[in-house]
Amino acid sequence: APATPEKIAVLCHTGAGGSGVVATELGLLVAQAGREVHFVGSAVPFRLSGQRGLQGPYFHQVGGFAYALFDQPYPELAAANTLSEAILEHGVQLTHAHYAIPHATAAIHARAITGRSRVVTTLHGTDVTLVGAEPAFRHTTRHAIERSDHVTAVSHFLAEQTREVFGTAREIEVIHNFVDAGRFVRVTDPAVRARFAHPDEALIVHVSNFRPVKRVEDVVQTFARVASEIPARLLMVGDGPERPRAFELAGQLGTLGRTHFLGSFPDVQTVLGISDLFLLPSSNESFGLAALEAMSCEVPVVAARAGGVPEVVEDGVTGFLVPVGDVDAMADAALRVLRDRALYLGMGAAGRQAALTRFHPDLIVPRYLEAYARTVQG
Ligand code: GMT
Repeated sequence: APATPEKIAVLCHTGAGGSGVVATELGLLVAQAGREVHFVGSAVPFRLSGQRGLQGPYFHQVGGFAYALFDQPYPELAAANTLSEAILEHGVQLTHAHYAIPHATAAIHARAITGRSRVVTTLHGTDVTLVGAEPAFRHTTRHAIERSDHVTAVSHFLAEQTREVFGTAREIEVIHNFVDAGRFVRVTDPAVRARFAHPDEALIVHVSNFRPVKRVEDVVQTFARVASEIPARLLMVGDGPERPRAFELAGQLGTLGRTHFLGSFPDVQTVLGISDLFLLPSSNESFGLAALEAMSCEVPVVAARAGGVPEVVEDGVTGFLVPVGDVDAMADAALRVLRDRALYLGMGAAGRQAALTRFHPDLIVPRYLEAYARTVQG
């Protein structure tokens, strides 16, 4: 088998979002596997902070550049420049770009500048289904996909969608996301749960970046229906543009007293570990990493049947899937799980089992290492 490159750069979004989380967790595991990993970004990635020991990965800050004549700081050009430095100074052999635009574009640019370093691009969704398909970016996105040395997608749905939207015949390898099942576990200490709910209350949770695609108002509507039938509380974890509307709607529906808006924080496993049900009503989701993290914590998932979610959440086994926007169906499914202890426990156990088998890092990380190896040989 071809050898995995020794030095790998990672380009990703650094804020709260599944792609940056996957990029970070993968980069850390690749570093643990003995490779030298160089994160390149405008900030330390969301979940990387605090995780860098002496042997840990490098972080190269992409500088901003403000000049009176320029109306923009041109961060992609700065990223290509910083990455070129890492390639030239450290001998980086391969760049793993998470997202076609802007990261694969910057990586392809750095490859052209240096005449070295191969590019593996992982598609996560928003670059294909939302932003990349916009006429303003179509050609740039297609170019990034076609000129990468290897392309992966986080679900079969996304691979198919990419071929359809961009009319490309490019080979796209599907590598599902993974979850650290050692960290994402059930929290059994009743004192932790008691901070948020009484023992007789069902604890429902939603985690996202509150963009319109997440349909957070559906979470609030669903919760109102559930809470009118059984004692329950809602934890809203994350932050983003739709948070004020969700807050206002909870006020209108009279559930604000039973809803906690916890804001954004990286240690989401603590909250998932004490929850009874995860709601994911997104209208589009190429994978749904947050749902997988919940499953790992033995939390059943009720989600909208969108995009790649059915590849993660098995309807009737690890949760229930309902049509997008159908809050009545979502509430019925939630009540079904929460009222039937055997079903609740069975779905939680099945979710954990899926995390330990189909989505375990031991299964997924070697697939990336093999892809890296093939790419530097090819
Ligand atoms: O949708 C988000 O919250 C963020 C977004 C991102 O790009 O960071 O997530 C995308 O990538 C995740 C990791 O692969 C997937 O789990 C999400 O489903 C995907 N989001 C969408 O497709 C909308």
